[in-house]
Amino acid sequence: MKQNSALVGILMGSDSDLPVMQEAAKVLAEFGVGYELTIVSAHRTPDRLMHYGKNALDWGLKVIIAGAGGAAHLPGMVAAVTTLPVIGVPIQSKTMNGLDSLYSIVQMPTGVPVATVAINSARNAGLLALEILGTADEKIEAQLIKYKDLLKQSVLEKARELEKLGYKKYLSQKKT
Ligand code: RP5
Repeated sequence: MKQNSALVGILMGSDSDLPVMQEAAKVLAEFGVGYELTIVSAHRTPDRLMHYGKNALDWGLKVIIAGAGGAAHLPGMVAAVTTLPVIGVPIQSKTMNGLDSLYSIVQMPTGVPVATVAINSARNAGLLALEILGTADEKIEAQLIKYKDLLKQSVLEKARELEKLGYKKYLSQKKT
């Protein structure tokens, strides 16, 4: 499964998770970091899950991002068989709005952590993966510093505009 330059493995339980999980891939691509992306279902392909989890370290992956919805066992079961950091993305479900996914992923037993982001927050999962990689990679670290500065500038710009225009004009300009 491993593609040569991939540092991050992005997994999802189903192709129905892809519209959300693509955001993790996008942010990694923005930073020029190699990733691989595939479907591994904890319940429908348990052997594939074990194979992936047990070999990910040897393949050279550094972080795994796993998104799943409903009875979302994928991130936790991958974490059970690897020492790599696993970031879980709870996918918003139709019946319970993603609370089922969130609780399934976040409530891990002591000794088997999964760093869980907010429901559908695959971009944050990608950014957290970058921050983990950035601790050992100055280039990524420098990119992250620049990224955070851009975030800050965009908020300051909005604050200046809001203070200048007042809220009514600001909102009406936003609509157009
Ligand atoms: C989970 O079940 C997947 O992660 C997905 O979020 C959910 C529904 O899967 P599909 O029935 O759409 O394939 O395993």
